[in-house]
Amino acid sequence: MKRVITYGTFDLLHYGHINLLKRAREYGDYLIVAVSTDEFNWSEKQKKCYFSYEQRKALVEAIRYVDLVIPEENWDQKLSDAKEYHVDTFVIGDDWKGKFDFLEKEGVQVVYLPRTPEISTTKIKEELKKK
Ligand code: C2G
Repeated sequence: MKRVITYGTFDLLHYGHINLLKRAREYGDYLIVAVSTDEFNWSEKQKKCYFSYEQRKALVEAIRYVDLVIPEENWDQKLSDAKEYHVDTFVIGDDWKGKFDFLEKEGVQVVYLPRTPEISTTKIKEELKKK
C-alpha cells in the first residue's frame, strides 16, 4: 500500500483544496491529511480560522479522497509523521515549493502540485464583504 500525506489549514474548504486532495490521493492508495490545529494556526500562521479544528477535521474526513485526518501541531512533525505512518509520498501545493525537500533524505518522495489559481479563502472572504 502506497501512503501519501499532506498538510493544511483547510478553512472555508473550497474546490482548490479538493483539487489538491484529489491529485494527492492519486500518488498512492491511502491519503493522510494533517489539519492544522487552532493553536498552530494562530501561533505559527497568524491565521484565525472561521471553523474550529474539530469542524475542519470533520469536513476533511468527509472527502472521498481522504483516509485519515491527524492534527498538525507544529512545523517539525513532518519527519516523525512520515516515519510513524510509513509515508511514501509527501504532497503539497507549489506555494511551498522547496520548503520540504529535506524529507527526500528520509526516502520520502516530495511532490509540489500547482495550486488552483483563481480561488482562495482570502478571496472568498473579500467577495463576501462586497455583498
Ligand atoms: N491549495 C491549492 N489551491 C488553492 C488553495 C490551496 O492547491 N487555491 C492547496 C495548498 O497549496 C495546500 C492545501 O491546498 O497544499 C491547503 O491549503 P491551506 O489550507 O492554505 O494550507 P496552508 O496554510 O498552506 O498550510 O505545514 C504546511 C501547512 O500546514 C500548509
